[in-house]
Amino acid sequence: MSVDIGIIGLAKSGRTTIFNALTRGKADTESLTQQIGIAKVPEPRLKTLADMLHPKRVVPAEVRYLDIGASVKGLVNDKAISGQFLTQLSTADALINVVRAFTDESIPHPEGSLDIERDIATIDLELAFSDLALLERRLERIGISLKGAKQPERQGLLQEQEMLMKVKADLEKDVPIRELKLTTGEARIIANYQFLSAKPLLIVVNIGEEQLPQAASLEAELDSHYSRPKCRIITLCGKLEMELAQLDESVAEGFRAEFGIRESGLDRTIKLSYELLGLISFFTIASGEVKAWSIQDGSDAHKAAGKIHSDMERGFIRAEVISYDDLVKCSNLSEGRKKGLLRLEGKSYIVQDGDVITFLFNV
Ligand SMILES: Nc1nc2c(ncn2[C@@H]2O[C@H](COP(=O)(O)OP(=O)(O)O)[C@@H](O)[C@H]2O)c(=O)[nH]1
Ligand SMILES: [Mg+2]
Repeated sequence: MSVDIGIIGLAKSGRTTIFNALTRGKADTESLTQQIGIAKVPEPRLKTLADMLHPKRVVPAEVRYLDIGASVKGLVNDKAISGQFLTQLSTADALINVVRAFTDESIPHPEGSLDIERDIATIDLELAFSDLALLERRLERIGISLKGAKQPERQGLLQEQEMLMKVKADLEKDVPIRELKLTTGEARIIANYQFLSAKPLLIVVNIGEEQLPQAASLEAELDSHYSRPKCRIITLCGKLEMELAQLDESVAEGFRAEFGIRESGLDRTIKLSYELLGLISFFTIASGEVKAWSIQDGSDAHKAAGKIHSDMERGFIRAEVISYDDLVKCSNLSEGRKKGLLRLEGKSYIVQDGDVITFLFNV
């Protein structure tokens, strides 16, 4: 199970270019069909573990990116195509909105001019429209159900109705669902709907190569406007990143240094996506394989076992846990066991970032 991120934005903003940069893909930027690609999550601790333990295989965690191809503008009104794309986006864990900042006379901007703030607002509005349509359908159905409903079903429906009306009023005031302060119970109900404006949003401002010297100051300026709950904004040179993604890492590093880029766009994007989603990493070492896994911060060992295999979750007995730092000090698991640094934990143990876990289970 990987993390799914949907790439959206206006036409010609550079979505496919950025998709290629993130997935080291070669998708045709002229193509309007949807693309799915995989990126390996950069995790330096995985390399340290591999160098130390010499496993047969090293398996990083993965992020799946979806480029839906179609522009998100007007999608909700175009019933014929909206259904398919909205369904795909609704299952994503987070969204990336690619906003055009590069200038190129030969590639006309669909809105006729360059305007970062306008384009961000346009997409926010589209997400809100999509959610409002879904809210209205649900409220209509609740209205019908209420006519024949008896207690205690009635009570539940009324509660849901009240909450959805509140969400609707906020959306109409341009407050996306991701910014609402919800109780755990409310958040659970909302999660069932997979609203688009509830998803963490990373805004990627796609700058041209000639804008690279101003990238940091532009980013700082945008950040002061758009760094809101569950929303972050970064500048990235999509075209250059796409070209660098095709090169050997060491060669790409050299070019990056020349351009004054400190970290690859892929690394930054994934790191921010993980932050937005509240994900942490844990590791497993078994059958000659060292693997990295991603899990929501605050998850217990039982859930972590389920990430790996449903059998492991069902037949969970115990988890043997050592922190990454302790393991590196001991250089292997048996040494860690001898030193008493390997802990036995039960189902409800809260997994910590960097834990190295061996699950004991029966099937
Ligand atoms: N000059 C320039 N062109 C770019 C840049 N990023 C993307 N493009 C070009 O803009 C066009 C549209 O990009 P594409 O990724 O297909 O956009 P999409 O329609 O959002 O998928 C392509 O011809 C890209 O090569 C950039 O940073 N600078
Ligand atoms: Mg495209």
